[in-house]
Amino acid sequence: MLFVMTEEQIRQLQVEGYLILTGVIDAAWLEALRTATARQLDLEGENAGAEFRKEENAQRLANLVDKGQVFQQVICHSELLEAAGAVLGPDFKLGSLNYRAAEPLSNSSQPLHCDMGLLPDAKGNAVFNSIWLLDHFTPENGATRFVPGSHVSGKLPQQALRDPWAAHPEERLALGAAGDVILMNAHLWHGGTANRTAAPRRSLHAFFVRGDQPQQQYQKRLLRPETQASLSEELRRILALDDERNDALSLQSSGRSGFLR
Ligand SMILES: O=C(O)CCC(=O)C(=O)O
Repeated sequence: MLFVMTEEQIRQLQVEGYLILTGVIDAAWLEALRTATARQLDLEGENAGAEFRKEENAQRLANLVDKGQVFQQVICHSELLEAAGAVLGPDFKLGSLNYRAAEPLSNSSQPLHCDMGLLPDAKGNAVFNSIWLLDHFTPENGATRFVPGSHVSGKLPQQALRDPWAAHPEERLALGAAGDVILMNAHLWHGGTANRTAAPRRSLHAFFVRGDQPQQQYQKRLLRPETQASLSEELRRILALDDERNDALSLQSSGRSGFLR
């Protein structure tokens, strides 16, 4: 069924910069995603996340479109695509599909950041992110923090704040249940928080960029030929596999994160 965002949902994305959709991932899909990510972590071992970057106190996997249909289903989800279009306009593509788990008892947060270190420009918003909850996000286990409305501040946190790592007086936690999806204008100041529990806080990040931006992970180079050959027309379009402008943009300059350490 076609999802049509309500006026209130569009208002919240525009004004506050985020929206939480509940119950997007059903029980069977959730189990399949948890199983597939655990298997992939096992397979990749020390190399997990290497196509993008590694992060202290977090487990990461990158390039997930190449790692199973169960992941490909995420990036063609109709509600997600509608929200990406509402933020970025009709010309957008996948930037990357990653897994991130805040490690148990990690005691370290991310700094507030905007994805790819970008501000909106004359054409509007350039980045959109979605966080797919594979576990409940609670105040204790490393839920994402964000500063409502900061996507229109015209400044990056590292320009505006003395210490982007510190708690911000207006920050809130994105709390939700496993199966929910957080949609976010990725110019919104946000970051992961410390996980003070004994279990990992698992999530997927499906990240989109406007068509004139490089992909964070250049899909044409990262996806194996057999994966590319298996994809539907719709997936090829979302991944910009046949888009020469994207080849020129992404070949040299992909791989930017919001905060580099
Ligand atoms: O997983 C999270 O809570 C947010 C992660 C994030 O913002 C990032 O890795 O850039």
